[in-house]
Amino acid sequence: MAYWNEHWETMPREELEAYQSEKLVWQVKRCYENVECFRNRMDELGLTPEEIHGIEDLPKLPFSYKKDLRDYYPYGLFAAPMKDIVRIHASSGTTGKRIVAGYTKNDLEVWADGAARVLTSVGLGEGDIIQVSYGYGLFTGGLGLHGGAEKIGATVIPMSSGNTALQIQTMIDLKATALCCTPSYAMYLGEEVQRLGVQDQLSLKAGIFGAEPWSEEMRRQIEAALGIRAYDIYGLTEIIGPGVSGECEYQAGMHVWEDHFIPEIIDPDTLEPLPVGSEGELVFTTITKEGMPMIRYRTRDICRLDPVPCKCGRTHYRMMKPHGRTDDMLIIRGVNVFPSQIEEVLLGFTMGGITPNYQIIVDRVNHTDTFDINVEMSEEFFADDMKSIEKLEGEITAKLRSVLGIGAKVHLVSPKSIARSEGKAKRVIDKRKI
Ligand code: DLL
Repeated sequence: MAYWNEHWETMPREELEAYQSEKLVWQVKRCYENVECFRNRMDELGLTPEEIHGIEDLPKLPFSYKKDLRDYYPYGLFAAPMKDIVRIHASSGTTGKRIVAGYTKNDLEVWADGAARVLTSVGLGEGDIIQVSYGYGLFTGGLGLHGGAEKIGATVIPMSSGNTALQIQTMIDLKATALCCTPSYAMYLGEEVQRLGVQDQLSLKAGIFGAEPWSEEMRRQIEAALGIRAYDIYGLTEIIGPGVSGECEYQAGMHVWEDHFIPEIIDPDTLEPLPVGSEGELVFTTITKEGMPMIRYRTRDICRLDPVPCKCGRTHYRMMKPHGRTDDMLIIRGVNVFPSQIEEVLLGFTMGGITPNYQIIVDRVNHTDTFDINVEMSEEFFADDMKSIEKLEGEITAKLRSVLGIGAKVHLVSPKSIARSEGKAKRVIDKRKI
């Protein structure tokens, strides 16, 4: 059994929980001193850091939300001075503004360590050649897996995403033994590999796929098409990035690195913590993170924690595949998209000839997400010539791309052609079966 850090990964729970308690007390104190948003929430509850003695007091603490990252944009939630922040990452927020995360040197160490644990637990190490085909840049996928792969002493191919033909050629020529990308891109790559009939030229043995929900059925298909074992990895920008948790060789849930991130499952309606093993919304507290710590951050991901000891010997709880969200965030081709962002862009064009009636249609064709937006034109604009309609479609498409960071097909449709609802408007039709 290979561990990256056996001491921490197999620590008896009693010892682990004592450590969590100690770090939680430390973290709450420094957040209270350095983060205005957190201090205000504690003050509102009449709660002082001295009243937090350990993890048993976790439920007393206030929650934090994605909205906080917007309200305190860009650096208001940082708990370390800017001179100690050595890296910034970002992902989509609920409106046009991105959410920003800051990392100290030590945070980058913790992050790389988390990713290294996942890569080691699926059997990778020195001598492996890891092709990282997650996007590099502000998105945490590329640099996150990159850091972990370097840490374990593997050879890294920093491919980034896109250019499928080149991806496959590179995998073959450079003899990549592992692939990291989104599961939907892995499906597509698998299909192309089959179409080209080059599976026997691949040296791949493992794939580490995450950033979006995927099913056991998808796992089987990817494994067959690429001739590999496919593993799940989870993470989010607000908490650190990929490697908050990941599967081990038993492919039976993702071990959460609880010496850094304390998970809780809450009832999203009553906000009460649920007993371990129940399904609910996942909440994280980062107990070692310095740059942008999060106390009881509501991820909005719905899942279940499994406390049953794993055959691999790791003592950290496993989270089962997240299979839904308690908000309306969509993940399209690995990019987080909020309908509110789209609405905001469309509202900017209502003077220009469209109405606020629209529908977002997401589907999956040939293993790739399709993203269409139908928008009704106003009666006056509808009478216009084809040229101006196409011009407006182009303008809306360009604006959406710059706000969302992903392309959508915009179709201006005739007035009153989108079905009206008697209750809430059904703005999003997600036809994907995951
Ligand atoms: O997606 C980080 C990441 C990169 C994870 C590469 C894994 C691999 P964000 O862009 O902030 O960060 O999106 C985070 O994506 O709250 C989940 O809803 C979803 N998500 C991430 N991993 C998984 C997964 C990255 N394995 C949001 N299964 C999270 C299901 C996932 N959903």
